[in-house]
Amino acid sequence: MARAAKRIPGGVNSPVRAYRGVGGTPPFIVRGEGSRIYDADGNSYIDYVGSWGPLLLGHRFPPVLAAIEEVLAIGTSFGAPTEREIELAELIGEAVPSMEMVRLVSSGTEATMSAIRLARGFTGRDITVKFEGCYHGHVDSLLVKAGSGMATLAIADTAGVPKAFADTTMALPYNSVEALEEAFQAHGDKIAAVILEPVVGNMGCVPPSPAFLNALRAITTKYGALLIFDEVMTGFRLAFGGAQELFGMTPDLSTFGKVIGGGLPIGAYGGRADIMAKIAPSGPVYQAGTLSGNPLAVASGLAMLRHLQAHPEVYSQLEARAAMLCANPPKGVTINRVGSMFTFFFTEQPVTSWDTAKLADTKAFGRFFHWMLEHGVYLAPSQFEAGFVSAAHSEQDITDTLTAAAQFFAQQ
Ligand code: HOZ
Repeated sequence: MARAAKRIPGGVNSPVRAYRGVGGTPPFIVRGEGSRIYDADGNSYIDYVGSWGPLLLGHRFPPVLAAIEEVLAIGTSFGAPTEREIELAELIGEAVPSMEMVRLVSSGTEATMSAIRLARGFTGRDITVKFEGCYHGHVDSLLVKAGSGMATLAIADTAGVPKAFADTTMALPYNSVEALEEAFQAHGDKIAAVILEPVVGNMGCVPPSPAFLNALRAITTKYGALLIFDEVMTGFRLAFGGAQELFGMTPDLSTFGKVIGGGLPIGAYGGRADIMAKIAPSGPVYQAGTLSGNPLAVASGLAMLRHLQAHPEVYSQLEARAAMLCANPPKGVTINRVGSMFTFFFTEQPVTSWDTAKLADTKAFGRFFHWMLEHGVYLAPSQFEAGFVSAAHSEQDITDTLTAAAQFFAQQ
């Protein structure tokens, strides 16, 4: 870590990995296999980070590795159209009917940045509504009251974002129908889009209320604003058709990342064909990328999604394992879970928003985190991140995790 910190800010290439939210220094990982990762000191951990979401089927999933090897034999990047890109776009459209057209990019951040630019270009309006504690990547105008590393490091508004950019964003409390109605009553004719994580992962796991979801669709439609589901975490994880399948919702645009790359860098945004027709070269909204549709990432993602399409039982297995993990909240802990996303919040209050999430005792979480790490369980190093169960987690993994957790709470 000392060597890393000399050349890399904070020693890491993404802030939460530096363990500032829990103290200590992170283990350096040398290998992953199935549900486990291994560090440079020879320790093995049951992994509930899963590369922050992509590894729904665990580390080194054989069909994904085979697909990557196939592409290695023909070339790693062409910067020209390839057939697999069509196959991935078609498969995403089959799984998620609202995705009539799709554009592939290289990260979730690129996907959300492009989606809000498109929403502005389509509506001719400038304001984006987001929700406190939701994180949509490090897009300038969306780094307002954001979750993930911003919440972990207690940074409300980051340096480097011009005020004029931040002023185009309204951040409202998650799950508040009242705040949403008030915002639209006051500014409805200026709002281009509402973007949200349909199940939040970036302030810890926080589900939406049915009333909130209904209000989002009704109000955006009434005022002619676009509804954008950021399914970077939830897409292909909560159901094959993502959170929108789970909740029976039809957003105008959606963004994806993580699972759709099978562990390689990818993102995607898409939705209604009439809106996507505004993207260059069909329309005037510009967005481009040298490595967009990268053959390795596309092949890896295709292998992942094809496996999920052929094996819908993966979702019931994920549900069963995650339910077992989260069945009995210890005293003083509130567990939020939707499918294979979960968080142990160190508070007795229900957690439904950023205001309630931040009541959690982060010091107690830090002690729990280090106890679990020492006992072979690798959790996200922040109270304000979701945990992920993968299809590679066995019942024995869950039992071992619960045993370690029970020992922690017994010695409290
Ligand atoms: N911000 C992402 C998690 N919510 C990624 C963190 C990382 O890769 O370190």
